[in-house]
Amino acid sequence: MPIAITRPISDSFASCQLTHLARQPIDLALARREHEAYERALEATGCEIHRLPAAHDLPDAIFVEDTAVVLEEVALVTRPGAESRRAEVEAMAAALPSWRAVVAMEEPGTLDGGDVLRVGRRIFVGDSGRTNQAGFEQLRAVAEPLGYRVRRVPIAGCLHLKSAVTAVAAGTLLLNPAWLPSLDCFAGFDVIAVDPGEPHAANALLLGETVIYASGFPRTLDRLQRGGITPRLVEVSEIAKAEGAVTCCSVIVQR
Ligand code: CIR
Repeated sequence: MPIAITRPISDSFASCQLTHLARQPIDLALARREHEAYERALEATGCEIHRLPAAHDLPDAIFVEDTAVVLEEVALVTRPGAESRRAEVEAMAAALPSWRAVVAMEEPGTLDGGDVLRVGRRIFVGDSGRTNQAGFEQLRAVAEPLGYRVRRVPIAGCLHLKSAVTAVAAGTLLLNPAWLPSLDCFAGFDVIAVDPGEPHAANALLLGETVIYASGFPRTLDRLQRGGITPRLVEVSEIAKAEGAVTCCSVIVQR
């Protein structure tokens, strides 16, 4: 049974980092209900939830994905690109040794897990404002000796690589071409493009054969369904106001 590491929504959630979105009021109670339903959806796919302790002074703590990259053999605890988020890694670094040997990213490297898309033995790393070259190289130094191919991918107009592209089935990517200046590195994959009117629709969480997906993207959902993919929908309206989506709220550890 895979572990899904999550973390409760902090009382200070409304003070989250925002890069591409204007700040809007967040209904904290609704956000917490959404997060609970998200955890239930993870459980329904067969995951066991491991909840890190709440960190009410760290507004973005819910977005655990950015604090670790977990491979089959090893886990890299990151150094998040936003300074306000650096202390989030402590709880992740304390939890991961139960399942993996842990390597910690070092200064001057920065990397957000939201920039890391792993598909089999291939790892795509977004060239974003959060992940610098030193961070990319530290991930590469950990993963390439293990047989992974690690490649930097330019992005434009979005926060992380996985805002622009995620896997929705073996060999199939869901992506927003408007946020990916070049699709060359994805040659050989089947591609489903988001509806152009739904730019935030490319983030999906693939667990086994189940896709957890945000409701609110009906036209892209239709494209997925026509491609034979029927996602399990979750409501993340409040979490999206913090520039989060479905992959960001968990770190999956396969056992
Ligand atoms: C941030 O800007 O860091 C948070 N407000 C949102 C992080 C979302 N994380 C992710 O997509 N992996």
